[in-house]
Amino acid sequence: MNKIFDLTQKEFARQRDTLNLIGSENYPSPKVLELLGSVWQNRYSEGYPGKRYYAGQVYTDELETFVQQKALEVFDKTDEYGVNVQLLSGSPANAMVYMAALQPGDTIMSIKLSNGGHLSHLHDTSAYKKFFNHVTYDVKESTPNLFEIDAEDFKAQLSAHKPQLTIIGFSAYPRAYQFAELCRAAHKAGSLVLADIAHINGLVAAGLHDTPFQAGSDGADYVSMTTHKTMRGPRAAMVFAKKDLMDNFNKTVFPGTSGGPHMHAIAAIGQALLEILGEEEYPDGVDFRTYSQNIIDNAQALEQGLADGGLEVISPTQTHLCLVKVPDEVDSLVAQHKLEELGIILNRNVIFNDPKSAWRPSGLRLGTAALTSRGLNTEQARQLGGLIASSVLGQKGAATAVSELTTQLNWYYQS
Ligand code: DSN
Repeated sequence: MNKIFDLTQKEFARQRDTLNLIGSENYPSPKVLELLGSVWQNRYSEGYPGKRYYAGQVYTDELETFVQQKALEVFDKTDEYGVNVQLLSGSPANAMVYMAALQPGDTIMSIKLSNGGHLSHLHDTSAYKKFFNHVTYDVKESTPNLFEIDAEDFKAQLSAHKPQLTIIGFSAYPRAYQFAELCRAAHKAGSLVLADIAHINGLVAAGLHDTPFQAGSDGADYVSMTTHKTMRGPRAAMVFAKKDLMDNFNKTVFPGTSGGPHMHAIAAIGQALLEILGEEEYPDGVDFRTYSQNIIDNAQALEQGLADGGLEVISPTQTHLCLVKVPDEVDSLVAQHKLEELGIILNRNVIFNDPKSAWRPSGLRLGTAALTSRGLNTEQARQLGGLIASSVLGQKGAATAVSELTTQLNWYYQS
C-alpha cells in the first residue's frame, strides 16, 4: 500500500475511533462520499446548463438543473430567489458576493471576528481590505454570560457608516437569531444584505431556525452557505440571490472569476438535498427534521454536562454550537491537546470580549452535528460534557469512558 492510501486508512480509523465535536464538521451519508469520488469529477463544464463551452454536457446540464431545483425547494419558500450551486467553498462564495455586489472603495459591515464573526467577512487580516472598507457591529451582554446581537448598535453603525453591504452571519455564536428586523434596518440604510448561514443552514432547512429567505425588504439579498456543516453534504457551497441580482452574480462566478465547476461536488450536494427532503434516507433512517432537533437537544445536553462538570457556559445554546470558558489558569491550547489524547476532538475559541489571543483564547467551541449523525443521544451528550469538563479541570480517569462511548456510536463508512 502506498503512503497516500496508508494515510487514508489511518485517517479513516482516527475518525471512527474519536469523538468529533468540531462545530463545522459532519459525517455525510456514504452516498454523498460515493458521488464525490465518482466520474462526475472527470468533467470540465464551464458555463451553466444550456450554455457550456465543451461538448459532452448532456448529463451535467440535467444534473446541475436538478440540483438547483432541489436547493430552491429546500430553502426558498418565497419564489424570490435563484441559486448558483457552483461555489467551491464558503470563503470564496462570500468573495463572489463582494465582487458581484460592490465597487472598489465600498464598505462592508459585519460582526466583529472576535465576537463570533468569520475570517471571510473581511476583518484586519483579510486580503480583501485592499479593495473594501470594513466596519463592525457588536454583541451585547444582556445578563451575565448571555451575549446576543445588539440590534441598537447594528442600527447605529448602519447610520454612521452607510455600508454598501451588511453581512449577517456567524461562526461562533450559539444563539438563534431573527433576520427580518436586521434586514429591514440594513435596507432602510441603503445597504444590501448577505446572510451567511454556513453554520445553521441545516437548522434553517429543518424549520428549526429563522430563515433569511423572506419576501421583500425582510429577506437577505444574498444568502451564502457551505453544504457540509449542519446540512450534512459535501465540502462545497451555494449562493442564493434575489432573482434580479442572480444574472450578475452568475456572471461574476463564470466567466468573471472561476473556471469549471466541480460537478462531483454538485452531484453530492444534490444527494444531501434529497436526504433533507426525505426523498433519500441517511443510513440511520432518521428524517432530517428529527435529526436536526436531535442536534439541538444534544448541544443543550452537552452544555448541561459541561456546566455540571464545572465549566462556565457562554451564551446558552439554541443551535448546534456550545461555547464554554476554561478557567483563567488553564491554557486552552493545552486543554485541546489533552482532550485530543483522550479521543475528543474540538477547537479552542475566543469567547465574547476575550482578553486573550486567538492562539490561546479563553474558550472552547463544541458542535454536535457530527456526533448526532453517529447516533449520539442526550444522555451520552451529557456524559460527554462531564468527561470534557473533568479533563479540562485536570481530573484523571476519563479515558475508558471516552473509548466506551466511542464504541457505542454508529459508523456507516466502509474502509
Ligand atoms: N472553519 C469553519 C468554522 O469552523 O466555522 C468555517 O470556515
